[in-house]
Amino acid sequence: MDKKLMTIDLNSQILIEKAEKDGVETMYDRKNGFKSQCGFGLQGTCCRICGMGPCRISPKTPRGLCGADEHTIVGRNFARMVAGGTAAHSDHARDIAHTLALSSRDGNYKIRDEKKLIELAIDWGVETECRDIYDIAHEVAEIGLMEFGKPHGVSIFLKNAPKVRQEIWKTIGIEPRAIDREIATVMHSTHIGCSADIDSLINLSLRTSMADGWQGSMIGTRFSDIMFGTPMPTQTEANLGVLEENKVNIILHGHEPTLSEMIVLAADDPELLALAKEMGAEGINLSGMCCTGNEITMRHGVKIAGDFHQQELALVTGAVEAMIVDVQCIFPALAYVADCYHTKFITTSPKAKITGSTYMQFSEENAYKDAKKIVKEAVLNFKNRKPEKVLIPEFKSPATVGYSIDAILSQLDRVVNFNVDKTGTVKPLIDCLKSGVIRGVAAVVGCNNAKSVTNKNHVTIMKELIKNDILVVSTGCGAQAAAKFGLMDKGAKKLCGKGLATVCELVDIPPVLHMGSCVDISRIVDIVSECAKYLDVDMCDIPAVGIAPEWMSEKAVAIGTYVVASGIDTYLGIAPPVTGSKKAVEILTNGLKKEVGAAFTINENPDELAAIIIDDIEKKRDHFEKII
Ligand code: NFS
Repeated sequence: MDKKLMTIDLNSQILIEKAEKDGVETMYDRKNGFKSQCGFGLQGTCCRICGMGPCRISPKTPRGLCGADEHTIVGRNFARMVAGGTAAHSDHARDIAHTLALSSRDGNYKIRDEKKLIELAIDWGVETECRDIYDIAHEVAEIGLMEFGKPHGVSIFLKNAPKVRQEIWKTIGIEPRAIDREIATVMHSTHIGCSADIDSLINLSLRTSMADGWQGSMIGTRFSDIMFGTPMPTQTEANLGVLEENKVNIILHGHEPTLSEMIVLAADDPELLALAKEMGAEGINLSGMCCTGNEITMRHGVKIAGDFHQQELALVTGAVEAMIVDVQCIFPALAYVADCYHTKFITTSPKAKITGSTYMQFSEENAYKDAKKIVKEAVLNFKNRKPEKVLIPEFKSPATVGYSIDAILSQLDRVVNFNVDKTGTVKPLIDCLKSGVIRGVAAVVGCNNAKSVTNKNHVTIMKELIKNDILVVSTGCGAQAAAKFGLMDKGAKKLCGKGLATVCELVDIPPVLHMGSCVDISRIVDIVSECAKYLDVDMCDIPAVGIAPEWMSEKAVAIGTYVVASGIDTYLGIAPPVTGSKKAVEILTNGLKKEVGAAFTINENPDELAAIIIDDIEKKRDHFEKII
């Protein structure tokens, strides 16, 4: 197979070749093996919702056995994808909220950002005067937990949006109530014999996605910052070249920082460091993948081993003592690949047990002890490494990461005229947008998808945008693509247009800002909302867009949908399985404009998609310049 047609990442190309030589099957082999994918599935016209099916819709058989047409089938499948994604993000947030409820001064989980906790407490009407910070934290955690199942009212975060946006949500009935309720409602409405109306199914999808974006994810990000610290700019490196030949290599993969934060601590434990020496290693080398990788690089500068498509290839290096995972985006194939080397593939969550892995349950109550046990397992495995099987590819790129909103605002303060303006506001960003030095802001986010050449869509689009003076912010595996290809290095300003290059110089930032994990897309929504409020306009008036060039997960579908529902146009580099219904395509790519002021655009050619985005941002600017 031609590796260049598979991925543009040079390390990955080297390791695909090694896997071939080692006789190890990877995703890239399986992709070749599939030849073509099922057309019904691709278009979303296969219904497996009841036991009479599967019913596959075509011109010859235009209705399923119950009479559901292509619009109903596509709409139901789409809504269930949104519900799946919302469930995953929100269950992550739920665990973080339970952990905040456990936090204590002498326990494993402490409060690291008291200011953020107090601000949130005041916003939520929690008494803060003369109270112990942990009592406040526990009450805030309880309120957060109630958001999952409260019987009355709507999301507690909606009031933070611009008033006009809140009105839109109310008018079209997409204010999310309780998170679990929205997910359950979609599962109910898409059961055999319920909703059979595409408008209603998409409306339900929007409301459920709002429970992800304007409820669960906001809890996840805020509570994580409160407990683990709000990220600030820090230096790191990215790509598999961060693995080290003479150290115990541990890769953390998955999502929830509750586990990874403890592993970061345990990897510094003197007892385990001494044990590593005893095993003949020079130390313990931690690195991260996927969103866990993002969480720990944002807060501790832990090196980024790679993205979603590199999880198997990381093990193919033969240099990884343990791949430690919790939930989401973990290939079951890791069990087979780990078997071909000495690697311990350690699963830790009862929500994601995987056959063939070593299961070592992690519980928040016993966090540090559990983490130590897991790291010890990795350290003891160093002696089993087979030097003849080791190949660590050399490429890695420097990156500056850690751009929470707080961090961005404090960087922007560098250009504030202290005699006239307040610090810590979005004004400098707005001034850049108003003057046109920066044409717009684009959030380039999301996964890797085997339907495209790995990383190509991400890198092509990001480079094109920064060349055209569009500031890029990024999360998820998209952020890892940017970091690997040097776009999060401050030196990347040489790739920017003149305006953006000047801003990067003055504000001292790279042109692509790492804003965290996919749950942290709540940060992006927040900053667009803050800009809109500052200007007293709607979120759809800001020249900001969302782009998921290589999305693949249900979580990404939920995200794209709430970003659109927030009034931010969203561009997809991979077609979602909705093309079997003309009505669904029309609503998602056009009809929603009238309802929420934004819609999806789909184009699988990254050059064309970049050109469309740049053009659309300029059109948005015409409107923006008129109203401000
Ligand atoms: Ni996001 Fe994170 Fe990566 Fe995609 Fe998976 S890691 S939550 S879903 S693959 S960006």
